[in-house]
Amino acid sequence: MTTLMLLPDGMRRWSQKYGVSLDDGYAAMSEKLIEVMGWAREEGIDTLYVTASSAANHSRPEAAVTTFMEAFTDLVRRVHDTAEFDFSGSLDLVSDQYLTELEVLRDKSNKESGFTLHYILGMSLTREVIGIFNRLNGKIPELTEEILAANAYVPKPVDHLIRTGGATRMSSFFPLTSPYAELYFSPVLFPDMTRADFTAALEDLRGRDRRFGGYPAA
Ligand code: GPP
Ligand code: MG
Repeated sequence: MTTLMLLPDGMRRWSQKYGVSLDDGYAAMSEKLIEVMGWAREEGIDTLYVTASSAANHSRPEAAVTTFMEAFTDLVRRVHDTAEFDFSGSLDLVSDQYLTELEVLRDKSNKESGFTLHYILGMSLTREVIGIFNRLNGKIPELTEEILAANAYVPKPVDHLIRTGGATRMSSFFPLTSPYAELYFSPVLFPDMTRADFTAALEDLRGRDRRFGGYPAA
């Protein structure tokens, strides 16, 4: 069983390419995410982390923020019967309306499905670390790896990470306690991703020699 983190980038460019509204571009993202969840299940992935936003994304004009929050929330409305849903991140950046709905959907989601969709919202390593310090300062004798992992935005180590949209940077999306996540960068705008693109990414990622800082196996 592996954990996959997906950075679905490129919806604004996809909307321009096909001459549709940003709302329609993000609706296409939701459709594609449903497909990707099916592909991930077929491939034996049990946890799909989706970076729903960086902290900086929440400084976009309000209409643009509503567009991505609505699309991500709508996806969970559609899949919570068939998958477990969870979310974490800089939740102070998320409006109460969406936070409340996501909490309800998380509670109602299917805990027996064997597959988890987990959104990370408002990703930012600095906010994450500052938040952990401020929450725990004075309440624990010292910070340990276990406490750090239990409070990190991304709870389980990420094995494989796919970023679409052509950028070969992590922006704010790095999972704090997954130093050995294998990274794959695809030029495809996310709504255009095909099963063949997904398979090619996984084949590349699975072919890597993961040493976790040690020597190669003899
Ligand atoms: C951005 O597409 C996607 C999100 C807001 C989801 C999380 C962000 C990531 C970068 C994974 P976009 O609006 O940035 O489109 P484009 O890249 O075409 O500008
Ligand atoms: Mg982008």
